Amino acid sequence: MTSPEMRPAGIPVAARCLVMGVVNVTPDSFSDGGKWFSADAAIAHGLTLSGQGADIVDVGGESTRPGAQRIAEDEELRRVGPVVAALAQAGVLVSVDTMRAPVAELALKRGARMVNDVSGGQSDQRMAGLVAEARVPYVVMHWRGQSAGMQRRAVYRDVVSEVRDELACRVGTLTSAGVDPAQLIVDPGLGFAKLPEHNWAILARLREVGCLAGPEAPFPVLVGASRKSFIGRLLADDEGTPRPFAECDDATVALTALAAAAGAWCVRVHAVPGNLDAARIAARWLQEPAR
Ligand code: PMM
Repeated sequence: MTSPEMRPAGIPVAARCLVMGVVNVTPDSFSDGGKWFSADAAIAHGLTLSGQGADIVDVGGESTRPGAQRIAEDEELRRVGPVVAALAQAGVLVSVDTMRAPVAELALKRGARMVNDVSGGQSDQRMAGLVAEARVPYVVMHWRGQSAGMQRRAVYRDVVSEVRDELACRVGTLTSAGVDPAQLIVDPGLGFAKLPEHNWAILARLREVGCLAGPEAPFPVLVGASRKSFIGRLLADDEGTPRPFAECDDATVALTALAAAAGAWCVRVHAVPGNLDAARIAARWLQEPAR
């Protein structure tokens, strides 16, 4: 479990698992593609999530759903820039979800205070230097390659130990490049080069994910399970048709309660209120001594 002293500088300290609300400024994200594609709609949505109690609002301009093709950097800058600026101006703690250092740099200039990189610095070698210099919290997600071909890489003997070892390797590279380890948050990357059974195994052993150098000093762990297809597949109907993404929010809340009770530092979610309640319930649950 992450202790308050271990939480990265610049991030609110809450006596519970934090809730990060998602704003995808994309036409094609799997869970909410197109709904917040205009800057005005994305800004309004970010303000709503913040008003509902999101601790952090994560703004992304590029879909990373399995099979997605990359977009041009200019287009990503165009999508993300005004949304980050308006939300930061309104006092929202904004994180930018990007694999590109120039996009992260622009977002930080416009007021973002955190970088969420699903590639953990592998997609753009300039990212490590940027976050080292900016000294902002940085989410390092487990990643095995760009979305177009990532599911071919979903091959593991022991997914939890391999994810942990690969994250430890990334953390080593980043700290060698000057990133302060106290800035780092790790994320197992549910659905990224993972089959449903891999996601479930990771969730069941979530406590191990942040223990990169042993259990004494775990890294804060961010969990992004919200509306992902492994949930819809578990909840398929009698004919085997997966539950649609938009009907997976109650199940996401259940996962948030379990992840928070297992020590997750933050959950990244599309619908804030129920997940915030779940994080609060888990915090109260954890106050009682375990037997
Ligand atoms: N998942 C998505 C996008 N960004 N960032 C982190 N840190 N962890 C995740 O699991 C993650 C992410 C894809 O989900 P979306 O398309 O619903 O945003």
